[in-house]
Amino acid sequence: MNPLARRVSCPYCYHRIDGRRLWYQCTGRGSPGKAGCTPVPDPERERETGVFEPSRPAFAPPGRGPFSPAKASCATCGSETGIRVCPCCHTPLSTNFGGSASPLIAMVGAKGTGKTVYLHVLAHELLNGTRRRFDADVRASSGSAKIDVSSVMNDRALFAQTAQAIGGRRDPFVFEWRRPRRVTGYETTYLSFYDTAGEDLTNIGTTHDLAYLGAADALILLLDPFMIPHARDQISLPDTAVGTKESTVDVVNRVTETLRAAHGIRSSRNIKLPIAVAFAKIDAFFDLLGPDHPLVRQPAHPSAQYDDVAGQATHEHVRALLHSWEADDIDAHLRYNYANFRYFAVSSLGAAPDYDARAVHVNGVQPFRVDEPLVWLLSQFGVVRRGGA
Ligand SMILES: Nc1nc2c(ncn2[C@@H]2O[C@H](COP(=O)(O)OP(=O)(O)OP(=O)(O)O)[C@@H](O)[C@H]2O)c(=O)[nH]1
Ligand SMILES: [Mg+2]
Ligand SMILES: [Zn+2]
Ligand SMILES: [Zn+2]
Repeated sequence: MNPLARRVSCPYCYHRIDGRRLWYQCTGRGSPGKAGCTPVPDPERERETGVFEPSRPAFAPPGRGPFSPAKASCATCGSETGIRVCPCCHTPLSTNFGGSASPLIAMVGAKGTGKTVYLHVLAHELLNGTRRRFDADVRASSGSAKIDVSSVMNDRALFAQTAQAIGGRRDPFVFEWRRPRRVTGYETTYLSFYDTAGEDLTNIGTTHDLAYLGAADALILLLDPFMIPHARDQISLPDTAVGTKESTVDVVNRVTETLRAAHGIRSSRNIKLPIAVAFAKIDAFFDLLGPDHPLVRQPAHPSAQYDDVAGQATHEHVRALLHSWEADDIDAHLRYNYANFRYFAVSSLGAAPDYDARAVHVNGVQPFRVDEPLVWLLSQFGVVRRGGA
């Protein structure tokens, strides 16, 4: 049995729920002599997800057994329903939710690292190139916050600093990834991404707001090479390009401490969550590294599986780069705290923006190896296959 099948995290509210005892939502069809229920405001859903749309009533499964039937009747109007919802936030989930891995992927990084840009460009990739490569049916989930990729992709506009989470909650972006099952039918994997404000990390007092880290199954840790002094000194950057001069190892250490606290992992043990450590803005180093550098080349003809050999090679190249930047303290910290981490070098924009005007390069957004961290994580959860080409 899938180890994730019982306790799973809801992709919308991040609470741990029992995937075998999802609740139901009334269809509103009614039954002979009884009018169907109509949509009403749902305070639970509002509180947990910020969705204010009225919805038909949600109700718990009958009985106390560990499994709940595929269908149940609404006690109010008698209509039979097979719509399954989260017991906590009442957002509809696929009927086989819990049957397949649905990793919650938290994205963290210091202020100005490029998280918001990355998430938007990643969403665009996911719905286009990545979807085609894996022949999956990927769509933005209707129950989730709307992600608008057009401002950065079409209007060349960068984002304002992300505001701190109010009460620790911000709406995640949820995608449904549907693909054929090995034998028959389809399975849906929910991918839930949560954009944090770098500010949340800078101020240790607010890290308890990052409760969602406790629910995360995987992490994309975005690091900013502009924050590494030796790297920054090798390229010419306007002052406006450098968000913070805080030390990267301090940032990573804070993430580690938060993860340990949130997951109850003692400091004598390694953290087992897969963690993709991605260096952003690598476009700024293209000239310095030269066109033949393995981190500057696009991988040729990606197949419909994660190429573990190429991934391992990239990992080692980034590690070498870190050493050349005298930032090997980051590598040591990761090796001594994480059992399963891998490096990536990505560029959401593919070319330097106009940092002062907050505008994308005139040639537009040219995503560079943006989905590699995600594809690796998906391979860790068995959502995509792993191979060595
Ligand atoms: N050269 C280059 N710069 C980038 C790239 N992505 C982001 N940037 C720069 O980094 C700035 C900050 O990006 P955001 O995505 O808003 O950063 P953030 O991590 O969300 O920041 P907070 O919301 O404050 O935590 C952008 O305005 C760009 O100037 C990239 O791929 N290449
Ligand atoms: Mg942001
Ligand atoms: Zn009803
Ligand atoms: Zn929920």
